[in-house]
Amino acid sequence: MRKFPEHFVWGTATSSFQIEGGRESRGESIWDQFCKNPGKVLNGDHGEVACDHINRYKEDVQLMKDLNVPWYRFSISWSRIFPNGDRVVNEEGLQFYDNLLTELEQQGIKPAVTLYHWDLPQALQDKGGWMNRDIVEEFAHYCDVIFDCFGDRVSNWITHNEPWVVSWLGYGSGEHAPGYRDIPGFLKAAHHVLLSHGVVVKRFRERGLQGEIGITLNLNSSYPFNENASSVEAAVRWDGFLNRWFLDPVFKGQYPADMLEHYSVYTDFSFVKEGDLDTMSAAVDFLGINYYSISYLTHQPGAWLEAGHEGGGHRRTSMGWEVYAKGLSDLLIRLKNDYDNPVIYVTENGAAYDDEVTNGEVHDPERVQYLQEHLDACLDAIDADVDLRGYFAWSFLDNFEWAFGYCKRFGLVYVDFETQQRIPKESAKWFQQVILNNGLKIQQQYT
Ligand code: GBH
Repeated sequence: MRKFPEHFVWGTATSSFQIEGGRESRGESIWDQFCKNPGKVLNGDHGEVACDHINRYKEDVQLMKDLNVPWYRFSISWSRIFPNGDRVVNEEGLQFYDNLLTELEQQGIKPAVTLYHWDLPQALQDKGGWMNRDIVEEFAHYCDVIFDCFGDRVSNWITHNEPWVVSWLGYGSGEHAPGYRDIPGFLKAAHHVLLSHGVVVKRFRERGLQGEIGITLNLNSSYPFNENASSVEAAVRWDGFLNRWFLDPVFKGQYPADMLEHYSVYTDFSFVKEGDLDTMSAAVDFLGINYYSISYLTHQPGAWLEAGHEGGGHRRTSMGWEVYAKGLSDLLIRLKNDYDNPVIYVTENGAAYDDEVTNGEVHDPERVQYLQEHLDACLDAIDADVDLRGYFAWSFLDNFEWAFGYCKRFGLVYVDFETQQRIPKESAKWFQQVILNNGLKIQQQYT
Protein backbone atom coordinates (compact mmCIF):
# COMPACT_ATOMS: atom_id res chain seq x y z
CA MET A 1 0.00 0.00 0.00
CA ARG A 2 1.27 3.47 -0.94
CA LYS A 3 -0.12 5.86 1.64
CA PHE A 4 -1.20 9.49 1.30
CA PRO A 5 -0.27 12.02 3.98
CA GLU A 6 -2.45 12.21 7.05
CA HIS A 7 -5.28 14.75 6.64
CA PHE A 8 -5.13 14.47 2.85
CA VAL A 9 -8.34 15.98 1.50
CA TRP A 10 -10.51 13.65 -0.62
CA GLY A 11 -13.47 14.85 -2.58
CA THR A 12 -15.52 14.84 -5.72
CA ALA A 13 -16.43 17.91 -7.77
CA THR A 14 -19.29 19.31 -9.85
CA SER A 15 -20.43 22.70 -11.12
CA SER A 16 -23.79 24.44 -10.98
CA PHE A 17 -24.74 24.64 -14.65
CA GLN A 18 -23.61 21.09 -15.30
CA ILE A 19 -25.84 19.44 -12.69
CA GLU A 20 -28.47 21.74 -11.21
CA GLY A 21 -31.15 22.24 -13.83
CA GLY A 22 -33.91 24.31 -12.23
CA ARG A 23 -33.80 26.79 -15.07
CA GLU A 24 -37.14 28.36 -14.04
CA SER A 25 -35.80 29.35 -10.62
CA ARG A 26 -32.77 31.29 -11.89
CA GLY A 27 -31.94 33.95 -14.45
CA GLU A 28 -30.64 33.29 -17.93
CA SER A 29 -26.94 32.58 -18.11
CA ILE A 30 -24.63 32.77 -21.11
CA TRP A 31 -24.77 28.99 -21.34
CA ASP A 32 -28.57 28.99 -21.66
CA GLN A 33 -28.26 31.31 -24.61
CA PHE A 34 -25.28 29.50 -26.12
CA CYS A 35 -27.18 26.19 -26.04
CA LYS A 36 -29.91 27.74 -28.19
CA ASN A 37 -27.36 28.54 -30.87
CA PRO A 38 -27.63 25.80 -33.50
CA GLY A 39 -24.50 23.71 -33.81
CA LYS A 40 -22.79 24.99 -30.69
CA VAL A 41 -23.71 22.14 -28.34
CA LEU A 42 -23.88 18.53 -29.49
CA ASN A 43 -27.40 17.15 -30.05
CA GLY A 44 -28.90 20.51 -29.07
CA ASP A 45 -28.44 19.57 -25.41
CA HIS A 46 -28.99 22.23 -22.74
CA GLY A 47 -28.93 22.76 -18.99
CA GLU A 48 -32.60 23.26 -18.23
CA VAL A 49 -32.88 20.01 -16.30
CA ALA A 50 -29.36 18.49 -16.30
CA CYS A 51 -29.13 16.12 -13.31
CA ASP A 52 -32.08 17.84 -11.65
CA HIS A 53 -29.79 18.31 -8.67
CA ILE A 54 -31.84 21.33 -7.60
CA ASN A 55 -34.61 18.91 -6.60
CA ARG A 56 -32.44 15.91 -5.77
CA TYR A 57 -29.63 17.43 -3.73
CA LYS A 58 -30.65 15.52 -0.62
CA GLU A 59 -30.34 12.11 -2.24
CA ASP A 60 -27.14 13.24 -3.97
CA VAL A 61 -25.57 14.25 -0.67
CA GLN A 62 -26.77 10.97 0.82
CA LEU A 63 -25.02 9.14 -1.99
CA MET A 64 -21.79 11.03 -1.25
CA LYS A 65 -22.16 10.00 2.34
CA ASP A 66 -22.76 6.37 1.35
CA LEU A 67 -19.60 6.50 -0.75
CA ASN A 68 -17.66 7.97 2.19
CA VAL A 69 -16.42 10.98 0.26
CA PRO A 70 -15.52 13.55 2.93
CA TRP A 71 -15.36 16.71 0.77
CA TYR A 72 -17.56 18.08 -1.98
CA ARG A 73 -16.55 20.82 -4.42
CA PHE A 74 -19.51 22.57 -6.04
CA SER A 75 -20.08 25.97 -7.59
CA ILE A 76 -22.65 28.67 -6.98
CA SER A 77 -24.64 29.87 -9.96
CA TRP A 78 -24.31 33.64 -10.21
CA SER A 79 -27.51 33.83 -12.23
CA ARG A 80 -29.40 31.99 -9.48
CA ILE A 81 -28.33 34.68 -6.99
CA PHE A 82 -28.64 37.69 -9.32
CA PRO A 83 -31.01 36.56 -12.09
CA ASN A 84 -30.96 39.89 -13.90
CA GLY A 85 -27.29 40.66 -13.47
CA ASP A 86 -28.20 43.69 -11.38
CA ARG A 87 -28.05 43.95 -7.61
CA VAL A 88 -31.50 42.56 -6.87
CA VAL A 89 -30.91 39.32 -5.04
CA ASN A 90 -33.02 36.19 -5.53
CA GLU A 91 -33.66 34.94 -1.99
CA GLU A 92 -34.83 31.59 -3.29
CA GLY A 93 -31.43 31.09 -4.90
CA LEU A 94 -29.61 31.84 -1.66
CA GLN A 95 -31.98 29.48 0.10
CA PHE A 96 -31.00 26.62 -2.20
CA TYR A 97 -27.31 26.90 -1.29
CA ASP A 98 -28.24 27.36 2.35
CA ASN A 99 -30.18 24.09 2.17
CA LEU A 100 -27.37 22.33 0.35
CA LEU A 101 -24.82 23.46 2.94
CA THR A 102 -27.12 22.34 5.74
CA GLU A 103 -27.50 18.94 4.15
CA LEU A 104 -23.73 18.62 3.78
CA GLU A 105 -23.20 19.71 7.38
CA GLN A 106 -25.71 17.14 8.61
CA GLN A 107 -23.90 14.41 6.70
CA GLY A 108 -20.50 15.63 7.86
CA ILE A 109 -19.31 16.48 4.35
CA LYS A 110 -17.09 19.53 3.99
CA PRO A 111 -17.81 22.00 1.19
CA ALA A 112 -15.29 23.57 -1.17
CA VAL A 113 -17.10 26.32 -3.05
CA THR A 114 -16.28 27.73 -6.48
CA LEU A 115 -17.67 31.22 -6.94
CA TYR A 116 -17.56 31.20 -10.74
CA HIS A 117 -17.71 28.13 -12.93
CA TRP A 118 -18.67 29.80 -16.23
CA ASP A 119 -22.41 30.52 -15.88
CA LEU A 120 -22.39 34.31 -16.18
CA PRO A 121 -25.77 36.07 -16.04
CA GLN A 122 -26.65 36.85 -19.66
CA ALA A 123 -27.61 40.38 -18.65
CA LEU A 124 -23.97 41.02 -17.76
CA GLN A 125 -22.78 39.56 -21.03
CA ASP A 126 -25.11 42.02 -22.74
CA LYS A 127 -22.86 44.72 -21.24
CA GLY A 128 -19.71 43.04 -22.56
CA GLY A 129 -19.27 40.32 -19.97
CA TRP A 130 -15.65 39.68 -19.01
CA MET A 131 -14.46 42.07 -21.73
CA ASN A 132 -15.95 45.00 -19.81
CA ARG A 133 -13.91 46.10 -16.80
CA ASP A 134 -17.10 46.98 -14.88
CA ILE A 135 -17.62 43.26 -14.35
CA VAL A 136 -14.83 43.23 -11.79
CA GLU A 137 -16.87 45.27 -9.34
CA GLU A 138 -20.01 43.30 -10.18
CA PHE A 139 -18.28 40.00 -9.43
CA ALA A 140 -16.87 41.39 -6.18
CA HIS A 141 -20.35 42.49 -5.14
CA TYR A 142 -21.79 39.06 -5.88
CA CYS A 143 -18.98 37.46 -3.84
CA ASP A 144 -19.61 39.91 -1.00
CA VAL A 145 -23.18 38.70 -0.80
CA ILE A 146 -22.04 35.08 -0.79
CA PHE A 147 -19.46 35.77 1.94
CA ASP A 148 -22.13 37.60 3.98
CA CYS A 149 -24.41 34.59 3.80
CA PHE A 150 -22.04 31.65 3.90
CA GLY A 151 -18.62 33.01 4.87
CA ASP A 152 -18.59 31.19 8.19
CA ARG A 153 -19.86 27.87 6.83
CA VAL A 154 -17.32 27.19 4.10
CA SER A 155 -13.65 26.61 4.83
CA ASN A 156 -12.39 26.42 1.26
CA TRP A 157 -13.18 29.02 -1.44
CA ILE A 158 -12.20 29.05 -5.09
CA THR A 159 -12.70 32.38 -6.84
CA HIS A 160 -12.55 31.19 -10.45
CA ASN A 161 -12.56 27.89 -12.25
CA GLU A 162 -10.14 27.89 -15.19
CA PRO A 163 -9.69 31.48 -16.39
CA TRP A 164 -8.10 30.12 -19.58
CA VAL A 165 -11.31 28.33 -20.50
CA VAL A 166 -13.44 31.36 -19.62
CA SER A 167 -11.32 33.75 -21.65
CA TRP A 168 -9.92 31.65 -24.50
CA LEU A 169 -12.76 29.23 -25.21
CA GLY A 170 -15.37 31.89 -24.44
CA TYR A 171 -13.90 34.98 -26.14
CA GLY A 172 -10.95 33.76 -28.23
CA SER A 173 -11.83 30.50 -29.98
CA GLY A 174 -15.58 30.72 -29.44
CA GLU A 175 -16.04 27.05 -28.57
CA HIS A 176 -17.74 28.01 -25.31
CA ALA A 177 -20.26 30.67 -24.30
CA PRO A 178 -20.48 33.50 -25.12
CA GLY A 179 -18.84 32.32 -28.35
CA TYR A 180 -16.69 35.27 -29.41
CA ARG A 181 -13.70 34.84 -31.74
CA ASP A 182 -11.67 37.86 -30.79
CA ILE A 183 -8.01 37.72 -29.70
CA PRO A 184 -7.93 41.14 -27.99
CA GLY A 185 -11.23 40.14 -26.38
CA PHE A 186 -9.58 37.00 -25.02
CA LEU A 187 -6.73 38.99 -23.47
CA LYS A 188 -9.07 41.58 -22.03
CA ALA A 189 -11.37 38.92 -20.59
CA ALA A 190 -8.45 37.02 -19.07
CA HIS A 191 -7.22 40.24 -17.48
CA HIS A 192 -10.58 41.05 -15.93
CA VAL A 193 -11.09 37.52 -14.66
CA LEU A 194 -7.70 37.58 -12.92
CA LEU A 195 -8.27 41.10 -11.65
CA SER A 196 -11.64 40.12 -10.18
CA HIS A 197 -9.93 37.17 -8.52
CA GLY A 198 -7.45 39.51 -6.82
CA VAL A 199 -10.15 41.96 -5.74
CA VAL A 200 -12.18 39.17 -4.18
CA VAL A 201 -9.16 37.73 -2.36
CA LYS A 202 -8.55 41.19 -0.88
CA ARG A 203 -12.16 41.56 0.21
CA PHE A 204 -12.05 38.10 1.74
CA ARG A 205 -8.97 39.08 3.76
CA GLU A 206 -10.55 42.35 4.87
CA ARG A 207 -13.43 40.39 6.34
CA GLY A 208 -11.03 38.33 8.40
CA LEU A 209 -12.80 35.13 7.41
CA GLN A 210 -11.30 31.94 8.77
CA GLY A 211 -11.28 29.79 5.64
CA GLU A 212 -8.81 29.46 2.79
CA ILE A 213 -9.14 31.12 -0.59
CA GLY A 214 -7.46 30.33 -3.89
CA ILE A 215 -7.95 29.98 -7.60
CA THR A 216 -8.27 26.96 -9.86
CA LEU A 217 -6.34 26.90 -13.13
CA ASN A 218 -6.52 24.30 -15.89
CA LEU A 219 -2.88 23.42 -16.41
CA ASN A 220 -1.19 20.83 -18.53
CA SER A 221 2.33 19.76 -19.33
CA SER A 222 3.37 20.93 -22.79
CA TYR A 223 6.21 18.91 -24.28
CA PRO A 224 8.11 19.42 -27.52
CA PHE A 225 7.15 16.65 -29.93
CA ASN A 226 10.79 16.12 -30.95
CA GLU A 227 14.19 17.58 -30.27
CA ASN A 228 14.05 20.30 -32.91
CA ALA A 229 14.72 23.73 -31.45
CA SER A 230 11.58 24.97 -33.18
CA SER A 231 9.48 22.33 -31.38
CA VAL A 232 11.02 23.27 -28.07
CA GLU A 233 10.10 26.91 -28.73
CA ALA A 234 6.57 25.95 -29.74
CA ALA A 235 6.17 24.05 -26.47
CA VAL A 236 7.37 27.11 -24.55
CA ARG A 237 4.77 29.26 -26.34
CA TRP A 238 2.00 26.77 -25.62
CA ASP A 239 3.03 26.65 -21.98
CA GLY A 240 2.97 30.46 -21.97
CA PHE A 241 -0.51 30.52 -23.51
CA LEU A 242 -2.10 27.87 -21.31
CA ASN A 243 -0.17 27.95 -18.05
CA ARG A 244 2.17 30.89 -17.46
CA TRP A 245 -0.24 33.59 -18.67
CA PHE A 246 -2.37 32.76 -15.63
CA LEU A 247 0.20 31.51 -13.13
CA ASP A 248 2.61 34.43 -13.41
CA PRO A 249 0.13 37.22 -12.62
CA VAL A 250 -1.19 35.31 -9.60
CA PHE A 251 2.17 34.22 -8.20
CA LYS A 252 4.62 36.76 -9.57
CA GLY A 253 2.51 39.83 -10.21
CA GLN A 254 3.56 40.03 -13.85
CA TYR A 255 2.65 38.75 -17.28
CA PRO A 256 5.34 36.59 -18.89
CA ALA A 257 7.57 38.77 -21.08
CA ASP A 258 7.79 36.32 -24.00
CA MET A 259 4.01 36.13 -24.28
CA LEU A 260 3.57 39.89 -23.94
CA GLU A 261 5.72 40.10 -27.02
CA HIS A 262 3.76 37.45 -28.94
CA TYR A 263 0.48 39.13 -28.10
CA SER A 264 1.66 42.67 -28.81
CA VAL A 265 0.57 42.31 -32.45
CA TYR A 266 -3.04 41.99 -31.24
CA THR A 267 -3.28 44.64 -28.54
CA ASP A 268 -1.50 47.53 -26.87
CA PHE A 269 -2.64 46.23 -23.46
CA SER A 270 -4.21 49.56 -22.61
CA PHE A 271 -6.73 47.63 -20.51
CA VAL A 272 -3.94 46.90 -18.01
CA LYS A 273 -4.13 49.71 -15.46
CA GLU A 274 -1.67 50.81 -12.82
CA GLY A 275 -1.84 48.53 -9.81
CA ASP A 276 -3.77 45.74 -11.53
CA LEU A 277 -0.95 43.24 -11.32
CA ASP A 278 -0.46 43.96 -7.63
CA THR A 279 -4.13 43.26 -7.08
CA MET A 280 -4.01 40.08 -9.16
CA SER A 281 -1.13 38.74 -7.09
CA ALA A 282 -2.84 39.12 -3.71
CA ALA A 283 -1.54 36.18 -1.69
CA VAL A 284 -3.63 33.03 -2.10
CA ASP A 285 -3.82 30.17 0.40
CA PHE A 286 -3.62 27.52 -2.29
CA LEU A 287 -3.51 26.85 -5.99
CA GLY A 288 -6.18 24.55 -7.38
CA ILE A 289 -5.24 22.68 -10.51
CA ASN A 290 -7.47 20.83 -12.92
CA TYR A 291 -5.41 18.31 -14.79
CA TYR A 292 -6.59 16.12 -17.64
CA SER A 293 -3.98 15.71 -20.34
CA ILE A 294 -0.79 16.86 -22.07
CA SER A 295 0.19 18.47 -25.34
CA TYR A 296 3.01 17.69 -27.78
CA LEU A 297 3.99 20.65 -29.92
CA THR A 298 5.84 21.35 -33.13
CA HIS A 299 6.48 24.55 -35.04
CA GLN A 300 3.61 25.01 -37.47
CA PRO A 301 3.46 28.23 -39.49
CA GLY A 302 -0.06 29.52 -39.85
CA ALA A 303 -1.36 27.79 -36.71
CA TRP A 304 -2.32 29.77 -33.60
CA LEU A 305 0.98 30.75 -31.96
CA GLU A 306 2.58 28.74 -34.76
CA ALA A 307 2.13 25.71 -32.57
CA GLY A 308 1.04 22.42 -34.10
CA HIS A 309 -0.31 19.52 -32.04
CA GLU A 310 0.93 15.97 -32.43
CA GLY A 311 -0.15 12.74 -30.82
CA GLY A 312 2.15 11.28 -28.21
CA GLY A 313 1.00 7.72 -28.83
CA HIS A 314 -0.69 7.27 -25.46
CA ARG A 315 -4.14 5.74 -25.09
CA ARG A 316 -7.06 8.18 -25.21
CA THR A 317 -10.28 8.82 -23.29
CA SER A 318 -13.55 9.24 -25.15
CA MET A 319 -12.84 12.99 -25.26
CA GLY A 320 -9.86 12.07 -27.43
CA TRP A 321 -7.51 13.33 -24.71
CA GLU A 322 -4.31 11.34 -24.23
CA VAL A 323 -3.77 9.61 -20.91
CA TYR A 324 -0.36 10.38 -19.50
CA ALA A 325 -0.19 10.51 -15.72
CA LYS A 326 3.46 11.48 -15.60
CA GLY A 327 2.32 14.78 -17.08
CA LEU A 328 0.66 15.43 -13.71
CA SER A 329 3.73 14.67 -11.57
CA ASP A 330 5.90 16.67 -13.97
CA LEU A 331 3.47 19.58 -13.66
CA LEU A 332 3.27 19.43 -9.86
CA ILE A 333 7.05 19.33 -9.49
CA ARG A 334 7.44 22.18 -11.95
CA LEU A 335 4.93 24.29 -9.97
CA LYS A 336 6.89 23.66 -6.80
CA ASN A 337 10.12 24.74 -8.48
CA ASP A 338 8.90 27.70 -10.51
CA TYR A 339 6.29 29.14 -8.15
CA ASP A 340 7.91 28.89 -4.74
CA ASN A 341 6.35 25.69 -3.45
CA PRO A 342 2.67 26.66 -3.32
CA VAL A 343 0.05 24.69 -1.41
CA ILE A 344 -1.76 22.75 -4.12
CA TYR A 345 -5.03 20.89 -4.41
CA VAL A 346 -5.94 18.90 -7.47
CA THR A 347 -9.45 20.32 -7.76
CA GLU A 348 -10.33 18.21 -10.82
CA ASN A 349 -8.99 15.08 -12.45
CA GLY A 350 -10.90 12.39 -14.24
CA ALA A 351 -11.87 10.88 -17.54
CA ALA A 352 -14.84 10.33 -19.85
CA TYR A 353 -15.52 6.85 -21.15
CA ASP A 354 -18.50 5.31 -22.92
CA ASP A 355 -20.11 3.75 -19.89
CA GLU A 356 -23.00 1.35 -20.18
CA VAL A 357 -25.33 -0.17 -17.65
CA THR A 358 -25.42 -3.98 -17.58
CA ASN A 359 -27.61 -5.75 -15.05
CA GLY A 360 -27.88 -2.54 -13.10
CA GLU A 361 -24.12 -2.07 -12.84
CA VAL A 362 -21.50 0.03 -14.57
CA HIS A 363 -18.17 -1.65 -15.13
CA ASP A 364 -15.59 1.09 -15.88
CA PRO A 365 -12.09 -0.36 -15.52
CA GLU A 366 -10.59 2.29 -17.80
CA ARG A 367 -11.67 5.04 -15.44
CA VAL A 368 -10.30 3.11 -12.46
CA GLN A 369 -7.01 2.79 -14.27
CA TYR A 370 -6.98 6.48 -15.14
CA LEU A 371 -7.61 7.48 -11.54
CA GLN A 372 -5.13 4.95 -10.17
CA GLU A 373 -2.35 6.18 -12.44
CA HIS A 374 -3.01 9.83 -11.66
CA LEU A 375 -3.17 9.23 -7.92
CA ASP A 376 0.10 7.37 -8.22
CA ALA A 377 1.50 10.46 -9.96
CA CYS A 378 0.24 12.56 -7.03
CA LEU A 379 2.17 10.30 -4.66
CA ASP A 380 5.28 10.66 -6.81
CA ALA A 381 4.94 14.42 -6.51
CA ILE A 382 4.40 14.22 -2.75
CA ASP A 383 7.56 12.08 -2.53
CA ALA A 384 9.33 14.89 -4.37
CA ASP A 385 8.14 17.30 -1.62
CA VAL A 386 5.33 18.95 -3.53
CA ASP A 387 2.90 20.42 -0.98
CA LEU A 388 -0.14 18.63 -2.38
CA ARG A 389 -2.96 18.70 0.14
CA GLY A 390 -5.89 17.09 -1.61
CA TYR A 391 -7.55 15.55 -4.64
CA PHE A 392 -11.04 16.00 -6.04
CA ALA A 393 -12.24 13.56 -8.68
CA TRP A 394 -14.14 15.05 -11.61
CA SER A 395 -16.94 14.36 -11.43
CA PHE A 396 -19.35 13.17 -8.77
CA LEU A 397 -22.11 12.68 -11.36
CA ASP A 398 -22.28 12.29 -15.12
CA ASN A 399 -23.39 15.73 -16.24
CA PHE A 400 -23.67 18.39 -18.94
CA GLU A 401 -20.23 18.30 -20.56
CA TRP A 402 -20.45 21.80 -22.09
CA ALA A 403 -20.13 21.78 -25.89
CA PHE A 404 -20.45 17.97 -25.83
CA GLY A 405 -23.75 17.92 -23.98
CA TYR A 406 -24.70 14.72 -22.18
CA CYS A 407 -22.85 12.22 -24.37
CA LYS A 408 -19.56 12.47 -22.47
CA ARG A 409 -19.69 10.80 -19.08
CA PHE A 410 -17.12 11.89 -16.47
CA GLY A 411 -19.03 10.75 -13.38
CA LEU A 412 -18.10 8.29 -10.67
CA VAL A 413 -21.86 7.94 -10.51
CA TYR A 414 -23.81 7.11 -13.65
CA VAL A 415 -26.89 9.20 -14.39
CA ASP A 416 -29.74 7.97 -16.56
CA PHE A 417 -30.89 11.29 -18.00
CA GLU A 418 -34.37 9.89 -18.81
CA THR A 419 -35.21 8.64 -15.33
CA GLN A 420 -32.60 10.57 -13.30
CA GLN A 421 -31.60 7.30 -11.69
CA ARG A 422 -28.12 7.35 -10.15
CA ILE A 423 -25.90 4.24 -10.26
CA PRO A 424 -22.48 4.37 -8.59
CA LYS A 425 -19.96 2.99 -11.07
CA GLU A 426 -17.26 0.53 -10.09
CA SER A 427 -14.86 3.46 -10.06
CA ALA A 428 -16.92 5.07 -7.28
CA LYS A 429 -16.55 1.96 -5.15
CA TRP A 430 -12.86 1.82 -5.97
CA PHE A 431 -12.45 5.49 -4.99
CA GLN A 432 -14.28 4.78 -1.75
CA GLN A 433 -11.66 2.13 -0.92
CA VAL A 434 -8.80 4.48 -1.73
CA ILE A 435 -10.30 7.01 0.67
CA LEU A 436 -10.86 4.43 3.41
CA ASN A 437 -7.26 3.24 3.06
CA ASN A 438 -5.93 6.75 2.50
CA GLY A 439 -3.69 4.91 0.10
CA LEU A 440 -3.33 3.03 -3.16
CA LYS A 441 -2.86 -0.67 -3.47
CA ILE A 442 0.16 -1.27 -5.61
CA GLN A 443 -0.22 -3.42 -8.71
CA GLN A 444 -3.97 -3.39 -8.73
CA GLN A 445 -5.28 -5.75 -11.42
CA TYR A 446 -7.62 -4.42 -14.08
CA THR A 447 -9.93 -6.69 -16.03
C1 GBH B 1 -12.89 21.15 -16.88
O1 GBH B 1 -12.46 21.84 -18.02
C2 GBH B 1 -14.08 21.86 -16.35
O2 GBH B 1 -13.75 22.59 -15.19
C3 GBH B 1 -15.28 20.99 -16.12
O3 GBH B 1 -16.41 21.80 -15.98
C4 GBH B 1 -15.40 20.01 -17.24
O4 GBH B 1 -16.60 19.29 -17.20
C5 GBH B 1 -14.22 19.10 -17.18
O5 GBH B 1 -13.02 19.80 -17.18
C6 GBH B 1 -14.16 18.06 -18.29
O6 GBH B 1 -14.01 18.67 -19.52
O7 GBH B 1 -4.50 20.82 -23.58
O8 GBH B 1 -4.06 18.92 -22.23
O9 GBH B 1 -5.43 20.60 -21.36
C7 GBH B 1 -11.56 21.17 -18.85
C8 GBH B 1 -10.58 22.10 -19.50
C9 GBH B 1 -9.07 22.51 -21.21
C10 GBH B 1 -9.37 20.28 -20.49
C11 GBH B 1 -8.52 22.02 -22.52
C12 GBH B 1 -8.84 19.78 -21.77
C13 GBH B 1 -7.45 20.19 -23.59
C14 GBH B 1 -6.40 19.14 -23.31
N1 GBH B 1 -10.00 21.57 -20.69
N2 GBH B 1 -7.94 20.73 -22.35
S1 GBH B 1 -5.02 19.91 -22.56
